[in-house]
Amino acid sequence: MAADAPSANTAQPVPSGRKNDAKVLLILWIVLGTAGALIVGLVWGPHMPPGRMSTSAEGQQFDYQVLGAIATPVVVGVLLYFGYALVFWRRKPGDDTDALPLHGNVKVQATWIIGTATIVMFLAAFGTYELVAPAGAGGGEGPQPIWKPVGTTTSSLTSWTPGTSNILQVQVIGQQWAWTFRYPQFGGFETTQLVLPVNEPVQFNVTSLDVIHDFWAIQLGVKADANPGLNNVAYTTPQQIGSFEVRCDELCGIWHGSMYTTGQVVSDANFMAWTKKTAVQLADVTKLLPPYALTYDPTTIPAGKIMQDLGLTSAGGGYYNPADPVQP
Ligand SMILES: [Cu+2]
Repeated sequence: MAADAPSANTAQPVPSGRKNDAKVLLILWIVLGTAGALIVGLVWGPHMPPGRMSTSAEGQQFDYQVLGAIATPVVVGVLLYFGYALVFWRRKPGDDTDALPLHGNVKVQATWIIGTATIVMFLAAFGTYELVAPAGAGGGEGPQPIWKPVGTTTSSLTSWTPGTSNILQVQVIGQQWAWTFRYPQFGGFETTQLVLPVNEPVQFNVTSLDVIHDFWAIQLGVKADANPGLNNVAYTTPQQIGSFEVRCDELCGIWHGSMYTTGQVVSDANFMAWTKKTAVQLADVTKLLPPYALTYDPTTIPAGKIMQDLGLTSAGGGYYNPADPVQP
């Protein structure tokens, strides 16, 4: 009978139900992809790292929410297609026929190219905006930052009071294997404690005394390389009182893992009290430090003068040279 004979175009019989596969997959993808995007973006999103402790952290979390919500339907689409193929398109026992030959599909190809190009172009624009608008998004911008926090100035490098546009300067000094922090606007004391006032924009000036380290204040969403001889500027504004972790994120030697400390975000009043107390406590040490600068040359530490000032030697005037067999 003519009606039962296979047509010229399809040498093999088409299994029943296959013509609806695209429709079924599309509906499943829309439902599961939308649900997945909403769950990732709105339910999981607010718990994504690095949290919302600072403006830059909050911005990063928002970026992850958007990226996650966009990526989820893509992942769902791939897994759904994979699962569907495994379940419905697998070879039936006893079926030794070949599958249909493929000759390309303009609709599928065009949809794929336009869809992926649109997503990538959108993310490029979105990522650029998210980097520019929050002044570098907590990343190091080098010695001459292009993007500065709106409404801030560097009107004074020697004093700071809360609530002014004058931005708080905190120098971060990486060294094998510890972080120290210098506060030039409070007499230039140097301490191992990192204390910041809440809701005040901060300018981190990150440098190193030896090898390359990487200052990572995790919950603040701040990450900037600490290079010897270079000032790397990063901005943020802490917006929650509490503690945050600081790590080194650049393998910098055997005790790299111990470059770990805990910073504090406190109220303006507590911050001012802390700076006052610390400046007094460290006064004897501060006057032995090299003058505040954006970078330091560790090969010319006036060790002789420090020793003399400490009453440990009468020689004085010598400069510590690591190549010298005997230190002054
Ligand atoms: Cu390090």
